[in-house]
Amino acid sequence: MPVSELQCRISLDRIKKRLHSRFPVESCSPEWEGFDFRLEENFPTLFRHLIELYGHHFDFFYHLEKLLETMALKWLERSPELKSSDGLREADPSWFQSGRLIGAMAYVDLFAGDISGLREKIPYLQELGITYLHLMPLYRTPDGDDDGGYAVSSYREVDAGLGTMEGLRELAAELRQHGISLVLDFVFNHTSDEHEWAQRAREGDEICQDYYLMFDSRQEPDDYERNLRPIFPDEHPGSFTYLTRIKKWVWTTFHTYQWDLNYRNPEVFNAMVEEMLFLANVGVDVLRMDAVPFIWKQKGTSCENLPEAHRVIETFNAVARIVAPSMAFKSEAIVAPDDISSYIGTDQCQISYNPLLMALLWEGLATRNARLLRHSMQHRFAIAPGCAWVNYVRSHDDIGWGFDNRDAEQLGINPYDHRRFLTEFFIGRHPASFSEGEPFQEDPATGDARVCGTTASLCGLGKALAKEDPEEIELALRRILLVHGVTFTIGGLPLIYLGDEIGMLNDPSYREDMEKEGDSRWLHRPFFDWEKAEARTQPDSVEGILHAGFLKLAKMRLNNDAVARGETEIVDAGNDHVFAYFRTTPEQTVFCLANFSDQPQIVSAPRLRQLGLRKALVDIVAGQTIIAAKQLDLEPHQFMVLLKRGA
Ligand code: OTU
Repeated sequence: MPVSELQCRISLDRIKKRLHSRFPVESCSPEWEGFDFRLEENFPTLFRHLIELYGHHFDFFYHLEKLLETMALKWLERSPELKSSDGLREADPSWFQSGRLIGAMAYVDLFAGDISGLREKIPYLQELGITYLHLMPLYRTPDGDDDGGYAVSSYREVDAGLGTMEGLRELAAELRQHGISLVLDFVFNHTSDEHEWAQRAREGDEICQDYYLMFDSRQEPDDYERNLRPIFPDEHPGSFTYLTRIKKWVWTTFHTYQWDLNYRNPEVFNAMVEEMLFLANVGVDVLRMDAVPFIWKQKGTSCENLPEAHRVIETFNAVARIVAPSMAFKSEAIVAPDDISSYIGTDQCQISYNPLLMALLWEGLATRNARLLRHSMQHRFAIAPGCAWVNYVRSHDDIGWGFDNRDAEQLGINPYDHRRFLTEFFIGRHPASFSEGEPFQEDPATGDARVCGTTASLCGLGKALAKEDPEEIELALRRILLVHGVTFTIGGLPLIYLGDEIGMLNDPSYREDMEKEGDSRWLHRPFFDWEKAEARTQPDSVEGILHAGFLKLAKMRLNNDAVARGETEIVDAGNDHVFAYFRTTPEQTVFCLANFSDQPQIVSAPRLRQLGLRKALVDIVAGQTIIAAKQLDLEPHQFMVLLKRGA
């Protein structure tokens, strides 16, 4: 046995002995055996990662024992209901790939006032078929600007305006009873400057100062800064903030009030495990791992996507496999395509946002062309087995043009010019634009910017309604349903920003709010308009058409196994305006086509035959039979799902 394996075995035996003497009563219970079993199975992985990250610390074994104690304690605190969910999902580890899963995201206050208001809205979610609900961070944060909840002062307290932790626990249970999985954020790269650790650090507590990355002089920040890119350049230049009281610089990747945690310190890792398991025990089904690329820093590098960042996530994952195996991780890495996929794996994050698809869907709408979308997806859509994409059209954040430069260059597209064009297009500066977005974090030096705006406003609904132009309105509605058509059928789980299903437009009122005016992302975070939602029952209204369109997409997933869980193959339809893919299971094949052009398009008969489509097909979107021997006619922005029975 190699030394490390031997070491691992010896420490496990020693730790188990300790735990058993520390928790004597429970150690005989069958429940304890469950923990024991998972510990045996996952400890070697956990140990390996910990050694790699912290093995050089003289007190490594002390921290290891502390960690295991926390894990055992959290396991004992875990409710029987959650433990039974652990068992079920261990037997079905890719439960999140079920076609039943349809995601939605919302701010509790903007959607429903508070947590009890949200409980009353469960029927609305059910009507839409929602089975996965991401509630934006609802923890205690500083008064005033709190980065939309991403500056967390306590992971164990709910923001007083939203409710209580007990209320959140009850909500989680109620959602679960209704078959809805709860998704919450783990904002683990940073805390707010009002977190207890930060406050103590500011008062001079050196132990807490070591929880963050603090420097006595500008020397080190300057050294690091040479290789860092600014993340929120509008807010503050560089990545450090000066603290006059203690005369130190603190690392702040995002806002000055968000202090990055120091994961080189094993105590920080252990403390954050405790916070993570606390959330797991509240009843979280999917933990959204915020800002994963930034969690490890190393001088001389960009301090993004470092190998140790992956190790930290793998270590959290091993902890979760032992204590809360029903909880999956979702990666939030809005970075270059190669880096996005590096966080996806059953040993890291089982699911991941798909920001590349998101950006390219918009790119397709702007150019009316699906070439770059097809080319990129053909070699980038496949991910690690047992994992799934979360496909979305927009989130609470800005839209960035994160396609790969080489992918663009292979098609003769200049990536820099193209990004500039896309931003100009979506902020409405381009003459051919239908969109009404606003720039985010515009860098005057480089001209780089990201884009804000609701789906409906970026799709042209606002302009069309203002012009009262029925044709433009029709096109805007089709654009909204086209891009969602893709996110619902391409493979993975779809995620809707609640409000998109009724065509909510931009909310420019943020400009009059002192706490929000500096952050244009508030443009697309409107109060959910419940009066507007009422109109969904009128079939000819904008709301009615959209809502019915979303329901149809949801049903299509439920009723067709291939749409839900088939293998995805992106193909060339022989027409660059049309994005096309097969979804295949042994029993069923569907062929999806999305016309990104606002003109009618065709897919030729020889092309269809080449793709193996010869017989009569049913378009399950329009409910029409199509004879594939003839050419396929697509209306402007038409989305088709053709069903081919049998092999
Ligand atoms: C995330 O986003 C959140 O989604 C944002 O709402 C937060 O402001 C931020 O973290 C800080 O907590 O830069 O523009 O690659 O790009 O984490 C959004 C990841 C962001 C980052 C992403 C970040």
